[in-house]
Amino acid sequence: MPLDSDQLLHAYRQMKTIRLFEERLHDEIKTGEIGGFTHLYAGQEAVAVGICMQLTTEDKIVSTHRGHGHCIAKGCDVIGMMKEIYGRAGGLCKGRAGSMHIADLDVGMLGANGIVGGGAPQAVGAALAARIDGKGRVGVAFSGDGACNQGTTFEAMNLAVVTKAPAIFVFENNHYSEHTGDAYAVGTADDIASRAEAFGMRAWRADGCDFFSTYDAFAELLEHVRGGNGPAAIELDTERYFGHFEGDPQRYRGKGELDRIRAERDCLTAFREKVRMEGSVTHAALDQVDEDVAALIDDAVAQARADAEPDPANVADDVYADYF
Ligand SMILES: Cc1ncc(C[n+]2csc(CCOP(=O)(O)OP(=O)(O)O)c2C)c(N)n1
Ligand SMILES: [Mg+2]
Repeated sequence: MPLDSDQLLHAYRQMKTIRLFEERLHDEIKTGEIGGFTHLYAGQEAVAVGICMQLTTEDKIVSTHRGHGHCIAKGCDVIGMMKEIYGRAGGLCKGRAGSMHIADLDVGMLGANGIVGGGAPQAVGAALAARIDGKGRVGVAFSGDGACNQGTTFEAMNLAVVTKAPAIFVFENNHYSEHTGDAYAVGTADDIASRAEAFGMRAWRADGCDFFSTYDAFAELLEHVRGGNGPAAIELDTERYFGHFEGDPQRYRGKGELDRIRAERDCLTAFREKVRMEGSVTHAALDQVDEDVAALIDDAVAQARADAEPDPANVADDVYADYF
């Protein structure tokens, strides 16, 4: 079913929020105010948004080290995220998680994850819980082309197939694992989805730089999984704009590669072009979104800077869960 103008504006707002959030972090990190490692998601927005806008808060996702986009798309509070990345007491995880471990159980975001290949087994756990409660929920693992080589990912895919768990394996192929190209490191470089098929599940393939291609393919996949047919996978061909981590000069890229990607594969540009051609949303409405999002990001940074540092006296809080 075609998306209405409210849904299109929502999708654009989410993608733009991720883009400006990441571009702003790229600048702010240089000031030295933000501790820890940061991996930016810019370029891949259509994947997170095309997928997460079709999930409910009851569906669970597990992210990666490159998790800001997944968090925003799943509904995490942007100001709380910025405070978290600044390590402040008012952060979404009270300043304990930083960029790489943001979680928000209230919106079904089980966590970003520093362990490559760590997400897929967790998503299968969430999917098994969903199968038991029978409400049609799903567990989604976001993984990169690097993570598709991990044994944990293979084991998780096999377990999901044999238990018929409603697990969804999302492979974001941005063609690099740290500084190593997929053509060198992934045996099925242009076809990660075939690995999922080999484990016995259906797999979809889509252009991850095109919101509509991603959205439509995932809609079909989701219907299949919610219909009780066990797990499924989707591979998205996408692009990473910034370095593997902030500070990576990307010297391993080919000459002109980044300029070409930004010029030819930008998901926001493609989105604007498509809705302009179809006349489904006015450019004035999109411009208004740009303005609103820019103000939101300014506010988020100002609030993060002004927020208090966590109190060291509370360092042991929340370490153990109370089950009884
Ligand atoms: C188990 C494990 N091995 C190695 C690393 C170091 N490492 C961090 S990110 C990364 C690359 C991951 O590549 P990919 O899965 O393609 O995700 P992307 O960075 O492209 O989003 C590696 C090797 C790690 N964090 N965990
Ligand atoms: Mg990658």
